[in-house]
Amino acid sequence: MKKRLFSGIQPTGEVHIGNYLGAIKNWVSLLDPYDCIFSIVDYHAITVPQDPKSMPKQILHVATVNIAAGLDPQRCTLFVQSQVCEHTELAWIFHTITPMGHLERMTQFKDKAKQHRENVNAGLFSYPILQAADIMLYKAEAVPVGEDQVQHIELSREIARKFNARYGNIFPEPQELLSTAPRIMGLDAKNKMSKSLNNYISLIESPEDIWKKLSVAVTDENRKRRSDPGDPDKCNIYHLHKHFSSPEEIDWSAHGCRTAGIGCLDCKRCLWKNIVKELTPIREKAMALFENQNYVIEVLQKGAERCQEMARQTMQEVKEAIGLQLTPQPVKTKV
Ligand code: AQP
Repeated sequence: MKKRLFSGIQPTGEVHIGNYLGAIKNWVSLLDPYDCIFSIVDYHAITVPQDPKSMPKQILHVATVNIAAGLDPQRCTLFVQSQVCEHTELAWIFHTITPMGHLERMTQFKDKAKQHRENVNAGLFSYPILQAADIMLYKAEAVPVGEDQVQHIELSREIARKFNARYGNIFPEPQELLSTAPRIMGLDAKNKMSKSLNNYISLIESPEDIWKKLSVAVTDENRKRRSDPGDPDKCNIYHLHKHFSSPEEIDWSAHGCRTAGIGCLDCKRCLWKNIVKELTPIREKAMALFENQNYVIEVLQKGAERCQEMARQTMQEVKEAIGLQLTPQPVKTKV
């Protein structure tokens, strides 16, 4: 029996190289050793305002790009969160055992509350509870995520412990699996690369558009002129080289920067060439899938069917444990 793995991605915009290096590439490498379930987490996405008209397209878009990036539907289950109603049902039960103080500590909530001051809603606050339900509905033991999600997985473990202590041992404690690129910074070099911050390179961007973004991306800000030596460790472009370039090119970039032997544009051109090389097959596959969206819809339907069955079984167990299941009583006969 393979261990089960769960992870999710929000349909909130373009899938970017932060998602790819921090999560998707890792997911692809885990397809065979684990029983993998991946979800397009649309209930999470609506914790910030979304346009209802573009949501269906967004959901299909993210599913398509993930399949193109390597989530082979023959080797994993891919589904849309809102198609399995037990996610919110289990989340409610977890709400009743999660202390408010634990949620108040979540840094993602603090960041998002600042970003969306006009809409600090209860869903944004209890987002990690729904995430715990997503994972535990399938009794997943491994959760491959980027660093930004580690605090949420820790909270999932606490929720599992609390539930098991109160109602009996039902849930395994999930463990995060970090990739070798747990935190990719955005092209602004200030914030984590994010769909909502417009500081990203998307997986399906054209080579020309990638260059437009890369050519103005922030480098070591102390290097003002071409003739100034720079510090590669302070340069986000150098850090990106580590994920896309060969060891020789990474050395070339570091040495050239330190000695002012190369300029930032030379360094970016080499990175651009390597990013384009890695992303071109993904882009081409995505373009072909965009022409065949019924295939993607079919994959998501099949995925939802498998997940609905597993979720139903878990909820039955949970309700029995909590005492929410009425069992038929023997009929009393008069003598
Ligand atoms: N910059 C990043 N570096 C490494 N990993 C990242 N992930 C996201 N950004 C980075 C990981 O990608 C997976 C899917 O992320 P998500 O879309 O569900 O949520 P997110 O973390 O909120 O991603 P964004 O791009 O920042 O979306 P918005 O802007 O909508 O909030 C997760 O495993 C995440 O860790």
